[in-house]
Amino acid sequence: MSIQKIFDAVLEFEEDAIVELVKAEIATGTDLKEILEQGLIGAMDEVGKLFSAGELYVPEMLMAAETMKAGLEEIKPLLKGDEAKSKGIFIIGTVKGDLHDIGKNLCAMMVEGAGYDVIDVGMDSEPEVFLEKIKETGATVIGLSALLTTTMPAMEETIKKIREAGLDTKVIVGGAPVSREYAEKIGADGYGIDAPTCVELVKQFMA
Ligand code: B1M
Repeated sequence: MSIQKIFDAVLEFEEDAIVELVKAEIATGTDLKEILEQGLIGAMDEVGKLFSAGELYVPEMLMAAETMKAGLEEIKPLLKGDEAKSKGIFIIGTVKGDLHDIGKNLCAMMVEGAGYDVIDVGMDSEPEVFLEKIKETGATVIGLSALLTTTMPAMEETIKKIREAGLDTKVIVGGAPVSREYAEKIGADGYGIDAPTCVELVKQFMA
């Protein structure tokens, strides 16, 4: 019943209200997983669908993600054992030479909203930064974002270094100038046209 209110609050970007709603729902003894999956994650799934259908735009998607994050912060410290077990680790960053991070942040928030641990290595990230993080965390899926035609080759360079290191990591690429054809050409495993697609690919690769 109140889980529906949590779901609605994400879709209505009620960042202040969601904290109280989540706290109240926790206090009634509702299973945390239920609040998470039916309320917060369920709402982000819906946000992805609305965005793909052209009924919601980037600024709204960002607001929904911020709202979801505020609710998530209330639940995170209470999760224990199996409940706290992450669905998997996803590393994301904007490639070397590129300072655009809005799309990358959106992907990171949406993937986190889908229940994965996200490690954001930031922007202007050298291939070695991705490599080190993969080795350190054992992540099996990473995401590369590029917004400039001049930084797209850094995606290829990053993928090449990952393969040369013998790592079997799945690589998703995305960003305005990137196309499916380009993704295939540079040996990426997936192409995300937008943040919801990035989430779908992460789910697929971590299934
Ligand atoms: Co720059 N910029 N910019 N810029 N900038 C563009 C990209 C540009 C298209 C503007 C233009 O000329 N029309 C152009 C690129 C031209 C080209 O290469 N083809 C450009 C340029 C030239 C530059 C500079 C070189 C300008 C200069 O200094 N002369 C310079 C480069 C700096 C650098 O990176 N080294 C520069 C700088 C900047 C700012 C710093 C001022 C600022 C960035 C601030 C920031 O990100 N914190 C900026 C901005 C804001 C833009 C525009 C206006 C907006 C980009 C954006 O955030 N879009 C952009 C023009 C435009 O796109 N209309 C432009 C919103 C965002 C949500 O979309 O990132 O595409 P996007 O993400 C989408 C999808 O692409 C996808 O999901 C998101 C939606 O769901 N996606 C992924 C993205 N990453 C993904 C990863 C995935 C999956 C999906 O899987 C891992």
